[in-house]
Amino acid sequence: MTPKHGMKRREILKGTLGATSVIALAGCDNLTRSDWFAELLSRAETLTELVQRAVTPVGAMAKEYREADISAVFPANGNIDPGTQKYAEMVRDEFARWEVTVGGLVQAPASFSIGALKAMPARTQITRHDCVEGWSAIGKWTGVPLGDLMRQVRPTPGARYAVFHCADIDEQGVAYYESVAVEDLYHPQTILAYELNGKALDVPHGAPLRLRLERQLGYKHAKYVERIELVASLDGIGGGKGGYWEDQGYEWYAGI
Ligand SMILES: Nc1nc2c(c(=O)[nH]1)N[C@H]1C(S)=C(S)[C@@H](COP(=O)(O)O)O[C@H]1N2
Ligand SMILES: [Mo]
Repeated sequence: MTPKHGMKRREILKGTLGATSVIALAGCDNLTRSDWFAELLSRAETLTELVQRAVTPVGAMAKEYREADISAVFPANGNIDPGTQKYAEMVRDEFARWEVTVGGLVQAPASFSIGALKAMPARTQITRHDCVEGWSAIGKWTGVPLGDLMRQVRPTPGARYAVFHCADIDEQGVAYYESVAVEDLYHPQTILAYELNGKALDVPHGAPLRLRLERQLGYKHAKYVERIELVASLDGIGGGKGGYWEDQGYEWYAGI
């Protein structure tokens, strides 16, 4: 895979929407009066994020589909098996010993087994996945709302991003990771999914746990999640751009 949609902040600044538009936006009374927009202005990382969040309110839901709309085949993309010995052992005992560890800037760090996650209230949603490589598929996902996990671990006020560390590594030994803004974790459709189309998640689709972040592009939906780290900055993580593909030029805020 080669980056196709990578667009750096500088390129966007030079692009369709000049810096003056942002100033005009920031100066608009209606918008600055609302709290979320003020918050957004202080937090937006890129112009894309700023503009997309401005046109789509923070809590807006991604479209949900009917059972009849579910794609006959949901392609698997990117890494389709972490391939490590440790992971192979986890597959052999059906992920009975898999745990997702939640730490970093949280008041109550914790680890959750698959069983513990399945015992929590679940959410099921039928949504469309869009990959920048040019395909889409509709699938039914079941999992635990990340907001519920966050209410248990309680991020500290300084926590701004959640980094999802995955079990797969590429040929160079670089581990896949992704990150999202803490506020997006509380969106009702942001879930840690353990089922696809009513069946336990299989290895190609990210068993036993993968992120669903329905209002962003496919590469944000980290598969094989084994650790979630709350951080104040993405600087010291991987290449510093917030994700495996972002480090190769993709946009961090992949809103759709
Ligand atoms: N850990 C991990 N997560 C990943 C990837 C990957 O290679 N490794 N690929 C991403 C990309 S580009 C897409 S489109 C989706 C594909 O998910 P799927 O295999 O369930 O279709 O997973 C995303 N999450
Ligand atoms: Mo993708």
